Amino acid sequence: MSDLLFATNNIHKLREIQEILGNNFKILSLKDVNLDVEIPETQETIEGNAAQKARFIRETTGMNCFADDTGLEINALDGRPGVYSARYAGEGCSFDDNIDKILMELSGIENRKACFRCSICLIMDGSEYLFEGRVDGIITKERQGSDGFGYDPVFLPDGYRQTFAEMPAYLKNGISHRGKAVLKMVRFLKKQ
Ligand code: ITT
Repeated sequence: MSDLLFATNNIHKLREIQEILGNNFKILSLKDVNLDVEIPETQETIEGNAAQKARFIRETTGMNCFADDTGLEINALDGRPGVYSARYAGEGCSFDDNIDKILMELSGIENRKACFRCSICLIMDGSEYLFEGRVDGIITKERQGSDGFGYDPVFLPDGYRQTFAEMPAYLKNGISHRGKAVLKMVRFLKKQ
C-alpha cells in the first residue's frame, strides 16, 4: 500500500491516529513532506471541513491523503461549539479558553449531554470516501485529568467514570469518535 498523508496541523491528532493504526499503515505527517501550510477550514459542517482539508492537501501534494474534522456538540447549547470547536473562544484561543467558555455557558444547567462527532475524508487514487464516528457523554462541572487534548478534561463518556483526559490512550481510542471513524477507514484500506 502506498503511503498516506494525514492532513492535519494538530500534533495530538497525529499521535492518536498513529497509535490507533500501529504498524498496519505508514502515515506521513505534513512535516514529513516538508509542508508548512494553513489548511483552509471554512465549511459549515464537519463533513464539509474534512473534505475541504483533504482536497486542499491532495491538490497541493498530489498524494493519497486523509483529513479529519471533529466537533463537540452540546445539547443544552443547541449543538455548539460544533463545527466551531477549535476556535469557540475566538481566533487564536487555547484549549483552556474553550473549556472555560463552555463551562461558563453551562453553569447552573443540569442537562450536560454532549457528543463528539468525527468525520474522516480519505482521498485515494482520485476517489473520495467518508468515515464517521460518534461518542456520547456528558460535560463535567470541572476539569478532571490532564492527558489527551482539547475538551478531553471535561468529557465523560457514557458508561465510564473517567474523563477522556483521565483514561489511558488505548481506552480513549477504543471508544472515541476518532477511534471509531479510523477503524472504519482501516477496514476499508485492508480490503484494498
Ligand atoms: P486540524 O484541522 O489541523 O486537523 P484542529 O485542531 O483544527 O486540527 P478540528 O477542527 O478537527 O482540528 O478540531 C476541533 C477542535 O475540537 C480541536 O481543536 C479540539 O479542541 C477539539 N477536539 C478534536 N478532537 C478532540 C478529541 O479527541 N478530544 C477532545 N477535543 C477534541
